Amino acid sequence: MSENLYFEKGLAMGDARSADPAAIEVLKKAKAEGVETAHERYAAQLPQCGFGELGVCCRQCLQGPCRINPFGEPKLGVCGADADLIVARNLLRTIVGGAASHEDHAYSAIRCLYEAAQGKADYEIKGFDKIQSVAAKLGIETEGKEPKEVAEAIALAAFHDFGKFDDEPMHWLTATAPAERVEVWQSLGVIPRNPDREIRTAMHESAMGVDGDPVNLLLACLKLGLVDGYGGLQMGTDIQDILFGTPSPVKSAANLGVLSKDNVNIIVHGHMPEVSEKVVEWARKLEEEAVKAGAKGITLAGVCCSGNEVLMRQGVPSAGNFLSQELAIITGAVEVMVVDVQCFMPSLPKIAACYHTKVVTTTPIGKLPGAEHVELVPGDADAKAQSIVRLAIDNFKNRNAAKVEIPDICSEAWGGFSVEAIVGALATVDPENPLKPLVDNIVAGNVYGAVGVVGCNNTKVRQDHQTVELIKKLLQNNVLVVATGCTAQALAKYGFMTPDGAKQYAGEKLLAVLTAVGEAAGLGGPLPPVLHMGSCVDNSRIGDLLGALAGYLNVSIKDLPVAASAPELQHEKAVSIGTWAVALGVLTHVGVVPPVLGSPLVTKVLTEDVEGLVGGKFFVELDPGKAADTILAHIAAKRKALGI
Ligand code: NFS
Ligand code: SF4
Repeated sequence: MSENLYFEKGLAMGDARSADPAAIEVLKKAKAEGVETAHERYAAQLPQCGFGELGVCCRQCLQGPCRINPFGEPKLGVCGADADLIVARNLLRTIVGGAASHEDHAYSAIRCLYEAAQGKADYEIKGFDKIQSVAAKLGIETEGKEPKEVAEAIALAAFHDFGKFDDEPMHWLTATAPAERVEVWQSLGVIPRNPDREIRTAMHESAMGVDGDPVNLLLACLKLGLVDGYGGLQMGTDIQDILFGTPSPVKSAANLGVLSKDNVNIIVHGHMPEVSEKVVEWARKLEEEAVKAGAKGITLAGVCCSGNEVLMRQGVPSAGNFLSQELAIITGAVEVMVVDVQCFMPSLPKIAACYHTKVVTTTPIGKLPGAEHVELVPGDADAKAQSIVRLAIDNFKNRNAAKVEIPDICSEAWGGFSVEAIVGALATVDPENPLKPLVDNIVAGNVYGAVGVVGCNNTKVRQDHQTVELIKKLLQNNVLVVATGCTAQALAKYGFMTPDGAKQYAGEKLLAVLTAVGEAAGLGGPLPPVLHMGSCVDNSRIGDLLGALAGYLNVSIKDLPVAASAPELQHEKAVSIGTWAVALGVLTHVGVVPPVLGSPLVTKVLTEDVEGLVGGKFFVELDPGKAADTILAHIAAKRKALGI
């Protein structure tokens, strides 16, 4: 491993790379064994390119790369594009990238549902309640129809949005979003028609020699944020709940300590529950074979959003978030890491080669040199999942006991808080009017406001640190927190998702509410102060909850005392999700500076002017304490405006 200042500084500060003691332990093991991780690769990249960081580098045509000097000349690219245009175009393409990832993910789920409904896939449809609710919102007739028929009609309705060629808004969006929001977006001309078409058009619009108007490009950003929100997140969650069931509260655990010294360890990683659910199913069925192979059983764990999906629905523990993926392998205890799409580092096979771990890729678009490829398609998912589990069992004998070191660190963590589950818990307090207890407590100030904390880890900031510090302060101030994605896994690691976490972290008033609801719901203690709502596509659940609250109060989402935060965002997807949140009318904090500062115009629109259009805006703050203060002040202002 290359010695460098960054690393030494990290040690001096405790560890600048991570706040997670399990991660720090494994990072020390990595250093001792000469294994490089993302942190060392990041250090080797420093200093990163200033033009790139400001967003003023353009490679849109072969006359480039052109870059604008914010402190002097040149001020124009070869074609005449200035910093505002270059930054706006780059931002749009980032959002297109995020939206495309989520949309393609949702599309796979729709394909799977369609084939399952026709009996052509190895999946049983489990979410009967969700079939009813999604059919109702789409206006699909259910009377006298078999659930499978309705499920097929739902899949076809989704395909219709991807295939339609008229200029009407996409149906999934108008069927889901509050009418007031739809009107606002329509008046701005940012309603997507067909999500695929919008992605194509945005790539065209941002090409060399097409749109030269940065403000027009920023409106396209809003549109693509909506493509992500409804063609990606909402469709993804709705369809996945139909296939695999709507999550309900479940007790699990989080951090590297969930891995077992005695068992075959299988990690699911990526995003598609079609893959992870099948691996979980077969790992449970084939446990006996693992015992025959000399292990005590099979331990399943997840990282990133696949981890969230199987935690939410199956109670499978989380081994960690984005920056823990390499560390899981470095424990020396993982037989197989299965990946599908998104957020798995290309480094994995190289790290796995230092141990006995096999990395298994499962989709045609997510291959890794050095990994085994077992393509898992809906029609042959059982056989493929079995072969992956057997590969892990067979690999147990290759484990080198001398290299196994699993940190004895993990926390209990509750997950499964879908909107249905939250409403269900509230209904134990008021069955007639489930949202009333929550709203009454918001009005009374017992729940001061609510914040959705979402997104990734990023090597630029200390793993989990900003997330934990921000959330601590919000909870002390009686703000209810819901979480998804890698921040949910971060908070799970530190005990924020346990009843005890309520006593430890929540302000007095919030604790009283959590206790009342938790006890009424039969949990025998308070609800956790941070509710795990799932993966990143499950941010749609947060959108649904906001829509329901706004509907109940008969106000716009933009008037609610709420905010969103992505303290450690990394992926393009986090940018597109954030844009959707802003379009919903939500103040959205980011804790890593996005590459837009090279354009004063773009920066101003995103952090100021867009609020006048949609009610939401971005704010950048790297200090979690200050970010919490800004969010609290925002909540105070919204409360005042509502007269509460
Ligand atoms: Ni969201 Fe989930 Fe994690 Fe970030 Fe990646 S796993 S989709 S993008 S890194 S939260
Ligand atoms: Fe340079 Fe314009 Fe080409 Fe971009 S599109 S690389 S600014 S010439």
